[in-house]
Amino acid sequence: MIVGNVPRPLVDALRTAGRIAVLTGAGISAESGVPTFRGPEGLWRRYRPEDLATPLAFARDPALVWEWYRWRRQRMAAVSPNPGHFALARMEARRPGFVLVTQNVDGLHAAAGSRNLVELHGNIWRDRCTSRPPHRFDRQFGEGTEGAMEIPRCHCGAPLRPDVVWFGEGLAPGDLEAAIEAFREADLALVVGTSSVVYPAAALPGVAKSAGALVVEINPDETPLSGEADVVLRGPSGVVLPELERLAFGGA
Ligand code: BV8
Repeated sequence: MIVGNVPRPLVDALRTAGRIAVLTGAGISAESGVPTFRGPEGLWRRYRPEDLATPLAFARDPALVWEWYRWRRQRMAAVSPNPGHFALARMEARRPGFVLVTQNVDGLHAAAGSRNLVELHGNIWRDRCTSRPPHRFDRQFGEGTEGAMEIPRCHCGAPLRPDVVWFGEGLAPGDLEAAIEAFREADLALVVGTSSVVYPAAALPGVAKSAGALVVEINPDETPLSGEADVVLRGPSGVVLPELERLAFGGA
């Protein structure tokens, strides 16, 4: 549960903020059963990011990288959005000027109904051609050659890759600019379920704070943001976000 009460400035901001910007990380999907990256059961515990989520890793051993993504897709195909995802989608529907920026690639925010959404690190359900310029595929897991070929190929013959942003890769044009603008314009910034260690996403709360927004961290654990946030709500997002929605709108 939330440790302590929700401070008055946050209750007021929830009710009056004209523009709300939200940044989410793997923690918001934890209650759906999607393993986080750096937690005790984290994905990176068993694998090193350098081995799997970099262009070099893909060039060196595309079959290993595809094996990891196929495993993640199988795990993600079995999960659904949780109350935290749905609470954010309902807040967006009731508050113009609501922007959701996610680092997650699992597609659960869109599945919960979020529309004003920036998927900063891409989407694991899309494949991308490695030719220049790349052809983009929107292929749901299980369609086409999933499982049939070690390294699926584009109709042009080039290998396909998951359409996600790897370490050392720039974000898709326009995504970071849209995210920065949302946080620069925000009156209230909610930072949910992220360890706040991956850049440039981790710089977004600072953009909001510099512009005078109220910055709120929602996370059961301490992060590098905790000391900077105006309000820290120590609890699981699947519990905290519905509570904030109730305070903002008088319930679901
Ligand atoms: C770039 C997609 C330049 C793939 C991912 C040194 C200093 C600063 C930066 C760097 C540096 N060295 C290198 C860099 C840059 C690097 C970076 O930041 N590295 C870090 C590790 C130091 N960044 C990049 O490379 C980025 N690109 O900089 O490009 C450039 C520019 C132009 C041209 C060329 C190059 C690209 C970064 C994107 C990498 N891709 N994923 C895939 O998913 O397969 S990152 C990966 O980490 C995921 O996207 C994940 O979302 C993201 C962040 O992790 P979190 O989401 O925060 O997850 P984590 O497990 O860490 O934390 C979960 C949190 O939830 C925890 O706090 C936990 O307590 C909490 N939690 C648990 N349960 C709950 C909960 N919270 C709420 N409720 C619960 N129930």
